[in-house]
This record gives sequence, structure tokens and C-alpha cells, in this order.
Amino acid sequence: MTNDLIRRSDSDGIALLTLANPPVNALSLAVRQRLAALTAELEADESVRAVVLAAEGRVFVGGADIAEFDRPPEAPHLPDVIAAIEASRKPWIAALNGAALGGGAELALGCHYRIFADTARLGLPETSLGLIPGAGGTQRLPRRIGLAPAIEVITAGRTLSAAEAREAGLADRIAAGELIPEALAFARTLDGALPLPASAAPLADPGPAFWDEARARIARAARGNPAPAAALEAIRAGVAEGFAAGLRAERETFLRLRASDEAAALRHLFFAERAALRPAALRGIEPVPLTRAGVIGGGTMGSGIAAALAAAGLEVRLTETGPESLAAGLERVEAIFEAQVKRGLTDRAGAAERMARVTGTVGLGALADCDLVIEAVFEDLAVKRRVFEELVRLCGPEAILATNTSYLDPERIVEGLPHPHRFIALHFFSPAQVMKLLEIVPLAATAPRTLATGVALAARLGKIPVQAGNGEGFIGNRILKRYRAEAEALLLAGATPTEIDEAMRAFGLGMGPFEMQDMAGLDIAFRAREAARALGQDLPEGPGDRLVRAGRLGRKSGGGWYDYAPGSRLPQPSPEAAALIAPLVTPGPRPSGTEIADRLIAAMAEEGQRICDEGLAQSPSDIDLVEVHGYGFPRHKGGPMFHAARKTRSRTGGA
Ligand code: 3H9
Repeated sequence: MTNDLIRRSDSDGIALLTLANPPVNALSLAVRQRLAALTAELEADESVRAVVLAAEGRVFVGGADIAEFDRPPEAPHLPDVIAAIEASRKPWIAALNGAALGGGAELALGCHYRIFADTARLGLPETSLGLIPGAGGTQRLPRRIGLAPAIEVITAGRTLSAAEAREAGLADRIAAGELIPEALAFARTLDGALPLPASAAPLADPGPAFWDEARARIARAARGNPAPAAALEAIRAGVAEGFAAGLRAERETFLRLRASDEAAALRHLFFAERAALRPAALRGIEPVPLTRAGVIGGGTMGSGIAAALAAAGLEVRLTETGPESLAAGLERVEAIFEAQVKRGLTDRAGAAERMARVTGTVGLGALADCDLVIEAVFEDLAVKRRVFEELVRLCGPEAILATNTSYLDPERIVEGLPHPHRFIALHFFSPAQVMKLLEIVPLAATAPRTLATGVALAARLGKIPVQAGNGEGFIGNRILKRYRAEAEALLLAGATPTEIDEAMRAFGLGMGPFEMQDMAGLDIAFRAREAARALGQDLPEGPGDRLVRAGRLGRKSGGGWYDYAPGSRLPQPSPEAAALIAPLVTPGPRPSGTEIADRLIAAMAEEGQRICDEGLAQSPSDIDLVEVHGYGFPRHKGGPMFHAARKTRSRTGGA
């Protein structure tokens, strides 16, 4: 059975090994065992003069088997398997049919030659899993392509296309036609002499200034993930002390990081993201193919959604109520594409192509032949309701009609309208062309096919879909509400906005809760509280209410929780805000920085658990995806549910 994992077939003294371990040919224990056995067998077989290592499927090798990383490593270890290949007396030729990633790239680097299909690519994405390459990547890549490019590929997790690999000297050739016959033909031309292995290539030390600059640059980009800096140190060890010492340093660091909380968190997200993109309940359900999409409303949200759809190749009709608002909406879309050019996400021609896919129209008439329409108008039930009433008159019964509401009940927006199987809420996060989260909310009558189309759309847009039940604030905004309430409770226990924000930044969030509220404005939540009070809800006067009543609406009014100098975004502690809050503060011990973060994360996790218990989220992992992709929760902490579970386990010394 395990022999099927790598099949051997010989002709003309060339052994062809074909790896077949779907879905991504990961280098599991069984694959390593088979490869180690074959390496020894081929070495001893005098009829064989060269070996071609190829793989089945779309991927060459997706790396080590990540699912094995929760267990202790088992021999044969990948570095040893690769060392045996590199030490072979016969040339090994890797034939890359698709992505060679992580351990897959390292395997290819250990071979004497590499032939790429023109769509193949090679990269070392281990740092995105909180690891460093652990099978020679930090040593062989710099010796093959040079120090500076290798540092970039390894620490930024950049992938090289076949053409880039050729340019860098990594690809001995790019197959013009069929890969395997070309690789076999190449093997036949070899005369038995072996090229210098990567391990023997010299590598000069560029000196301390080079390393200092690299360390500083990498620390800035790492956002709390320790892996890129650790990878750099392994590379440096190999430069300073030679290949063998470098390999030892690499292995030691790899094993240490493999057992770290950060790597476990990143693995958790790796599998959670893939599960979200392929929900078990939708297996076998074909999504509706989408070519033309309508977006209603050209404000910040609508223009962001239109840009995201156009960038993914959809033909987009952006509609507004009048020519002026339409022109403003189209300008917003254009500005998004311009910003993408500046950030190197596309080039001028790409931006022009994207823009050419967006047509502006006044009124909804032009949406009649759309496969999908997303409404992103003002958050007002009557307005949204009118939009849907018109849409059901205009569009065919199979067109999917989605609302992007954040706080309204989508059932009420479409209540009583015909063909309810095609209604759904698609909740994008602002800026919609950037944020990866898409909350997908099926309504009571939504058909599985409509839901599957929402998930497929998210995948096409490069977003992570999370299915949420139809409860107030869905998943993300409900947790946000609880998080803010806990932040206010900490304030009333004597912590200052600065202390709370600093604690959350130290935890890894981009922004703390109070600076975030100042940026967004305090008045929207205030108005919602006032409306609830008007309906008879008993909401005690909180610190946020006092600030708004004193005219402190956030940055836009020159101050909220903080003060801001004119034109500045820098929050300064505010004596006026402190005086407004002071009468509400209960005397007692003030919470410390770690207590603050612990309480805030625990509140998020508790609310997340409640959401799961109420059946409004499919799993705790989905809560984590919402927080990581929609609210800036640090990826290397895995999300609030993962973090809380890990903390409980370490407290109880749990299994
Ligand atoms: C490493 O290599 C360490 C070494 O340096 C040292 C060792 C000593 N393992 O993404 P997809 C599963 S660390 C196990 O949807 P695509 C995935 O969960 C590794 N499983 O496909 C999914 O399962 P399911 C470094 C894996 O075509 C299925 O395969 N490598 C692995 O869109 C399909 O995945 C990486 O970080 C794995 N390594 O993209 C590369 N990879 O069907 C990680 C995938 O049950 N992988 N699965 O949901 C990828 O980037 C993409 O999967 C790849 C294919 C581009 C390969």
C-alpha cells in the first residue's frame, strides 16, 4: 500500500519516481519512509544512472505534513532524507509540476537539478506557520540564489515563479512541452559527473551592518511573529559557521518553534481557513456561476465591494440615485485601483482593466440581467426594503439578492417578497476591498445553493467566508459590543484609556478599543443607545454618553477619549475626558496591563462561546476567523477561542 505513495518505473537506466499522496503530496511519515528506502535502493542498483523525482496532481509537494506537527517528530526526518539524496552518487532531477513549498522546496533544493513546468513555483512559507524552514532551506537557498534574495524569500514567505527561479539560477530549465518526457530526456544527457551540491557552495559574510539592517527590517514587518527573525539567525549561523553548523542551528530552532504556542495558533488558523472555504454541509452543491454583479450604493462600502468584485474579474454595475453621487462613487472605485497600483498590487494596465469592468448607472434598471446584486445603501429598514421591492420586480427569480446590512434584521428587509430562496446577507467589512472577512448570513428560506454561491464568491474574492446565524450584530459586531462594554468596565475600575489601549497593542492588536472608537466616532453608538432609551430600555449613563454630551465625538471633533492637536491623529491623554469619567469610577485596586488584556480577551471568548451555544456560529474556529480577519486579532495568537482554550489548558496543565 505505502509503495503506491511513490511509484518507481525505470527505462534506459533512468528511474522515474512519481509521488502520489493527495491532495498536496505532503511529506508525511509514510512518504519519508518510502523515499528513504527508495534512495538506498536506487543507490545500490547499478542499473540506474540517474533519478527523476516527479509528482502527480497540481502540486509538486505542499511541504511537510502539517497535521503531524501536533505530535513529536518521527524518523526518518526530512533533513536526513534530503541529505541522503544530495549525497547520492547519481544525479537526482526534481521535475516540478506545480508548487514546491516548504519541505517540498527543500526536497527540490537537495536534488542536483530542477526542471520547472512553466506554471510551477517554489517558496518557503514556513514563517507564516510560525516556523522556519527545517530541512535545509535556510542553508541551501542562500547558497543557490544569494544571501539577500534568500533572506527575502524565507522571511517574507515569498514564492518564486518558474521564470523568477530560472533568473535566480534555481531552475536548470523550464519545460517547453511536457514536463516528464523533458526531464527524462534531460537525465539521459547527463554524463555521470555531479554538479557542486548546494551544501558545498561558498557564502561570504557581508558583515555586521548588513545583519543589523536585515534584523531591523524584519522586526518591523513581523507583527509579533517570532519566526522571521529566527529564520534570519539560522541563515546567519550558516554564513558565520558553515553549512553543517547552520543546519544544526536551523533544526534546533525549527523544533523549538514547532512546539511553540505561536506555531500551534497559526496551524489552527491554517486548517480553520481551509475548512471555512469548503464547508462540509455544502459538499456537492454547485454554486451559481457569476459573471455580472450589481452593487447598489457608491459610498465607502459600496465602492469597496465594487472594487473587490471587479478585481476578481466580475463585470460590475455600480448604481447610485443621481449623477453626482454616481460620479463620486466611481471616483472612489478609481481611487481604490490607483492606491492598488501604488502598493504594487497591480500595474497601470491591470488597474485600467479593473476599472473598465465597472459601469456606473443611475437607478436600478440596469441590474435586471445581473446574477448577483449586493445592496450597500444607508442602514435604514424602509430604504433597504424599497430597494429589495424594486429588485424582485426587475431581476429574474434565480438572481441572488444580498444585503450588506450590519445591524438590521435581514429577514425584515425581505419579508414577504417572492422567491425567498435567493435572499442572503453578505456582510463585508470596511474597507471591503482589503478586509478578508465575509460574514455570510443565510435567512430562514435561503437555499443551500445560494449559500454555496456566497462561499464561492468569498473564495473568488480571496476572502474568508464565515457563516453566521441571524442574530443582532451577527458574530463580529456582537463580540465587539461585548469587548467595548468590558473596556468601559475596566475604565470604571480605574484604568485609563491609554493603559487599556497600550495593553491591547502589547497583546498584538493594531489599535486599542478607545483609539479605535475615537477614529470611528462615538456618536453612532450614542445615538443607538439614545434610541433604545427612547423605547424604554434602562441604560445607565455611561462614560461614552458623558463624552458625547460634552461634544467629544472622537477625532472628527478634536477629541473623544483622547485629545488631538489640530490635523494630528496622535492620541494625547485628555484631562477633560478624565474629569468627565471620574465621577463614575469606583475606588479600588487598579487593573494591571496583563489583567486588562486577559479580561478583554476573556470577554471576547465568553461571548464567542455564547454565540456558538446559541447555534449562531458553526464552530469556535469560525469565531477565531472572524476576529483575525475582521478585527485585527493577532494571527499568531490564533483568535480569542484558541487563545482562551490554550490558556485554560496551560493553567490546568491539561492534556
Ligand atoms: C514545512 O514544510 C516544514 C519543513 O520546512 C521542515 C520539515 C522538517 N500538510 O490549500 P488547499 C491540505 S511546513 C497537510 O485548499 P490549494 C489542506 O488542509 C509546511 N495538509 O489547496 C486541504 O485539506 P482539506 C510548509 C495540507 O490547491 C488540502 O490540503 N508548506 C498541507 O488551494 C488542500 O489545500 C506550506 O505552508 C500540508 N503541508 O493550495 C504550504 N497543505 O481538503 C501549505 C495543504 O482537508 N499549503 N494541505 O481541507 C498551501 O499553501 C496550499 O495548500 C497549496 C495548495 C498551495 C499547496
